[in-house]
Amino acid sequence: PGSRAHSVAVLGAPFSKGQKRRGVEHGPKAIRDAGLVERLSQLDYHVHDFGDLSFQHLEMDGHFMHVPFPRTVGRASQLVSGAVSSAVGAGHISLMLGGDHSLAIGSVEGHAQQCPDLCLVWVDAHADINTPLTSPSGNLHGQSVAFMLKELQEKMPDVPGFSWMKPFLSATDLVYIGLRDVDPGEHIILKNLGIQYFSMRDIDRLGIHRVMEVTLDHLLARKQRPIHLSFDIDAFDPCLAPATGTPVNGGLTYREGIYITEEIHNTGLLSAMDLVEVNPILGTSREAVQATAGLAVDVIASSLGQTREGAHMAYREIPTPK
Ligand code: HAR
Ligand code: MN
Ligand code: MN
Ligand code: MN
Repeated sequence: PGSRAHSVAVLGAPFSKGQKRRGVEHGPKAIRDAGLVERLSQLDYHVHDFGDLSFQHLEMDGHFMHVPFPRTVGRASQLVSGAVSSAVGAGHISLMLGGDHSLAIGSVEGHAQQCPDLCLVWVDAHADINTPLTSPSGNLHGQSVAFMLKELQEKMPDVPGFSWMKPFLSATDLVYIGLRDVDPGEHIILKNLGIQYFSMRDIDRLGIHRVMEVTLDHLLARKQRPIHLSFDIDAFDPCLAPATGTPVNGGLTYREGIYITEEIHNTGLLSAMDLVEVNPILGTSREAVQATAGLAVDVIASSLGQTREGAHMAYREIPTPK
């Protein structure tokens, strides 16, 4: 279900406890204020805006090792999982607006409940594949993928707050694009599990056209299946997306980012999407915040079929002179 839907369910997820900087919980509002719903309506989508989820702050939530807020983050993802599963089950394309990237645990898990054969495209400066034992920061937004992967199960401790889920994704069902800040433990995991990834260096070498060809071939050549696109705004160069918590120089250009999402749209298989890590209080000016949120809207619209070439229209619709 969902892959050819022409309705979109917008799910706001104002949550920030997967990392330590405040402000990313205002991401959904910033993205909506940048004109999201209007832009989606222009694309002939039925837009169902379900508003914002309400996350509880759990009182008794001590660290697990050096990982802060494990139960709060686990509960938040459980809530997102239910919302995404319902949206996809009802025939919508799910669009989750973060919030920090720990929310993707719930978003992809909920999507997988409805579409067990989904594949995952993770566009990010970071691999977010640390385990609690490799993580330099402890932050759960840098560990999301580790919770999903079946092959990492033996390396994952039981983190309080996550007993509601089990790993559900195979390493071959995942491709990364845009990496340029990968921790040593993460690099070993990527290599050891044989995960397909394209760093910024790979994009420099191959060009974004070839990167998307190999990405979609890797995921879809054997069979067509639903795509989950998890898009961290920090994949873009900080000059385009300054209002984010962990900017890294040398990111995607505007055109590379839009080319990625155009190609995803052209598969006709996009079934759920996350747009995360827009942090409006980290912009140094109002313009910086608006640029970042506007870019998020462009990425979403492009994923959902806005084209640079122009919209299709029947030739007979062109007015003829009387
Ligand atoms: N790799 C670092 C860590 O695990 C930083 C990653 C977190 N930043 C993100 N995620 N925005 O994509 O702590
Ligand atoms: Mn991320
Ligand atoms: Mn990132
Ligand atoms: Mn279309």
